[in-house]
Amino acid sequence: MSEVVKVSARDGVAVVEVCNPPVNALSQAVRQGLVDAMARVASDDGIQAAILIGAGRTFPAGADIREFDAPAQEPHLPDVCNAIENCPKPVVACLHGTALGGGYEIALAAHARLATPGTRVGLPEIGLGVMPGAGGTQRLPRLVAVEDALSMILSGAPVDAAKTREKGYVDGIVEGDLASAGITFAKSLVGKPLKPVGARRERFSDGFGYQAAVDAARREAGEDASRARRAIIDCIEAAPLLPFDQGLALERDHFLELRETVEAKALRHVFLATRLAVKPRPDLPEPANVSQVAIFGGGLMGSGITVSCLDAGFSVIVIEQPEALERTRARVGGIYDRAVERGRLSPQMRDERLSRLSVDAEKSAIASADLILEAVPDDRDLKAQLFRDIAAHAKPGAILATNTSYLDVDDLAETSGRPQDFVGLHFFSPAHVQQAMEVVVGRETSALTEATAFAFGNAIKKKPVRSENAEGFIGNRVLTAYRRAADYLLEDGASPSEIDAAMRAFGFKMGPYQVLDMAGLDISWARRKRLGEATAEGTRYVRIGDAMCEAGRFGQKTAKGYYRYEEGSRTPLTDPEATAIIDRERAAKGVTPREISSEEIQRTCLIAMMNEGGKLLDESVAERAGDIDILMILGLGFPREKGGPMKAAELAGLLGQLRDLETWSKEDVFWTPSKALKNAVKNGSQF
Ligand code: 3H9
Repeated sequence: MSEVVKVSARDGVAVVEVCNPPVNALSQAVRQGLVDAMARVASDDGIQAAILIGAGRTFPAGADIREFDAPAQEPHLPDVCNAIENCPKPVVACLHGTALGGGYEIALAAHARLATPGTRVGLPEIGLGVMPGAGGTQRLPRLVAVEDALSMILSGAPVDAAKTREKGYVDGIVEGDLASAGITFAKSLVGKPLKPVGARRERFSDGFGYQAAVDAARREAGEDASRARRAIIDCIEAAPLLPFDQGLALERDHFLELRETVEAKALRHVFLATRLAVKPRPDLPEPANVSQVAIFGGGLMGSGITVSCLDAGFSVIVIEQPEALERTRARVGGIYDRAVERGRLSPQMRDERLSRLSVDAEKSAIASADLILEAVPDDRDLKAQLFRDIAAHAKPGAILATNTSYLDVDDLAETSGRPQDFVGLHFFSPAHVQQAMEVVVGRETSALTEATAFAFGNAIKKKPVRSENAEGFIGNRVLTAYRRAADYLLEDGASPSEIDAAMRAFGFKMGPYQVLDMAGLDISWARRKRLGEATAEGTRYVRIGDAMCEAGRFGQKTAKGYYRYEEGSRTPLTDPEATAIIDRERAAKGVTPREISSEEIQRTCLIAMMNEGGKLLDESVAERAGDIDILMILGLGFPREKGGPMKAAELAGLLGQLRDLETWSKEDVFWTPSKALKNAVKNGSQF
């Protein structure tokens, strides 16, 4: 018998149980096991019916995503669904947990579907750049209204089966034991004529209404709809028009084609890399218990972190200056009020969360906190003094964390006198929204502190990514390389708006100069001065940013930076004064500006990010290329559908351009190729 699909008989009914933890993904072995089980059900005279059920926490949550990069192996999932649907004896799918993607598709192929309360069903394939490939687009519109089928498949969002019961995603909700209820139900179908879902046409009776819904979805998707979106609409449109088997074949063709697209490869990488990144190292101990959190600083960052902690059920105490206490309360309350106004939170939930918040001016109030985090301005001396004070009040073993974005974590750890308890927790702004979080492990950070930091990050629904202590950690290092490459292009002849437009076309929401204008040019100016970049040897230094600051152009806050802004507006407008500064700086260096294509801008910036990521791997600051990708996507706006800078460079074949980098590096050490990149090229262009 299959290890991953177990068949037992109860009262004349076969219990076909998928046992493939953690989520019962439909791997080749599971598919084979299911086909064999269906053959046994069909041929065994002692069996009258069957139930399909998942062991452990869930019904199958989909096809096994890890198999998608290899050629599809038999039996294919559509074969499994057909074996279920064509079984001469009734098959009842018994759902719990999450029946998603291929998992829900095998349930759709069964003769009936039961679910426990709280079960979520859905076809989330679009989030992976593909579409249902095992009958979802053909069977679902035969069971539910076409509007609901379109909405489920195009949004990819799962629904609560019990709360949407009247829509027909499942046939019944089971309060008691699922398997027993399934067996009873399956037996009630024995001897009755079976109507396979593929043979049903009741939902197609109003042909005009059906087509109108499809047309509306197509209009809404628009001209620029992704390939997956267009294919889904085409297949749902075809469901009533084509014979069932031809509809399935059409869907399968689209699915196999989509599976090979760059976007699908990138999104699969993001899915798997995210899960890998957020896992603590396997050799770490169990984390310490954290229930009370203290946060120093109730500014924008501190308030955002506070909200994340309150949302996760922690008690939070914010320490602020006496005059800022009420402002802190108001800021946190304001974030919740807006959530209530937008219908995302009930007033009761807001009140409950705020009831766990206290604000205090006395540092001694942190005495019972399990984790103490500072989010005060990034000033070394200020933070050092603060950690001396914190160490005096914190209980033994409490975690001490800094939210610094660039200060030396080991240096701050030292000042606390408790370096083993010390860790960097670098959040991205706005902290209650952004999922990215760097866990910066210092020289002396203990394994327990690291484990607790990861557990805390996951508990507050962030995606914690491990970084060693190094200038800029991971995210800001790659971001700096990106900006530097953009500056080179700017000095060589591209305008800020050309560079921004190219990077928006690549998929960033904003280009680098829009972001700089928004964040404030003075911040990166201060950083460059601190690092002495202008005098660094062997590296080209672009002075344009400094010149903007010297002219009082700090970005949106002064209504002028790389662009100019009308009063009260954030729309960037081209500014002849900024252009004159750029021209002057180019002339001072004797640069004759040249035309630079959008494609060259995108490629150069991507190579710079990828190579800097490679250097982070060389230095063991980052553990995996995927970690860099996740941080850049979740924290710094890199387009998800491109897979992050490392994956995007790989998929675009840029690793082969090592020679370009070697040539460029002769004039400018910034472009020195990383060892990780050279290895990747040697090992078949893969990080
Ligand atoms: C599909 O079905 C295509 C078909 O239409 C057509 C085929 C022909 N495969 O997320 P978690 C692993 S496309 C492989 O941390 P949670 C995951 O990597 C698929 N592995 O847990 C992790 O592994 P590890 C459509 C998978 O409780 C572990 O399970 N389905 C898969 O936060 C735990 O995952 C989807 O898109 C998979 N399909 O969330 C559903 N799913 O422990 C994708 C999970 O080694 N899955 N893993 O790191 C999810 O949305 C969430 O995992 C789920 C659980 C909600 C199920």
